[in-house]
Amino acid sequence: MSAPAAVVFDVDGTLADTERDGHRVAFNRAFAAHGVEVFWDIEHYGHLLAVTGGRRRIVADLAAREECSGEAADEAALEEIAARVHRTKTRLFADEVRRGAIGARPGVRGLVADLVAHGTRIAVATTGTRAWAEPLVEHVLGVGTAEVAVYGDDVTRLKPDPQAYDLVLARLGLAPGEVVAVEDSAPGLAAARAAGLATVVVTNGYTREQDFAGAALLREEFDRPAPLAAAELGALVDRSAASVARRRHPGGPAGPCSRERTGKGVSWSGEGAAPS
Ligand code: XBP
Ligand code: MG
Repeated sequence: MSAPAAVVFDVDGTLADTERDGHRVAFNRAFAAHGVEVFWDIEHYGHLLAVTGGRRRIVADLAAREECSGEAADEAALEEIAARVHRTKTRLFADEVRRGAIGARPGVRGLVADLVAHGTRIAVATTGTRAWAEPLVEHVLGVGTAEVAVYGDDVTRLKPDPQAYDLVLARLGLAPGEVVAVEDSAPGLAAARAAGLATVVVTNGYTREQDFAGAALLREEFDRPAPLAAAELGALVDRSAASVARRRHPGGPAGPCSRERTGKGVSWSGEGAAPS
């Protein structure tokens, strides 16, 4: 059983549990710093995560609040406020990362060490901003471990669009069938699948109830019940190569099925977005 040629890791929620006690707190501090009377509680932020990209998330929430209060949203004004708040949030969160406040999810470092020992190349594809994501990737994986890293600043379309994954594959010079993605969320899974990658989903508190139909493997933790290892990811690549072969030669022997699960998707619809 071979290891994959490369594994591409998402950052937020995957390499580290960043959202609830990291990004959310930084967004709230930034709102306060700019005199914007908005506070994102834990539950509401969970809904907002359906909007990827912090600046877009702010615009979406502010627009929904204006709509709820019966005002017509001034899009240009909202974009400007969101850009200012997001710049502050990025600085605050980057400071947190640099002081080592955000650690790796349990089992991530062991998996990466096993992959590296098997000659698998490591890459990163995130919708997050480079200013904080790069130091976090270096802190979690070690400087130089990720051979290729694509950040939100490097693409014009964020996840669930596959652009970040397409760019990673181009920079690695590999075909999708040789590579496995590791994600934590439904938008991340959609992005990786649209780029043609077999995708492992390791859920967290915010994403556990999302719909992960189409995931090659679904787990709640990296390290439990048994540590996720390179061989298991290699088997997924072997499987996806076999399923490509089956599509080309229908009627051949049936291979192993992907584990699929359906559940309640988290979709942001402005609910709970009434002015606080
Ligand atoms: C992560 C995001 C990001 C972070 C916040 O999604 O959508 O917006 O929540 O980071 P994924 P920024 O894990 O699917 O890449 O504020 O830098 O956008
Ligand atoms: Mg994520």
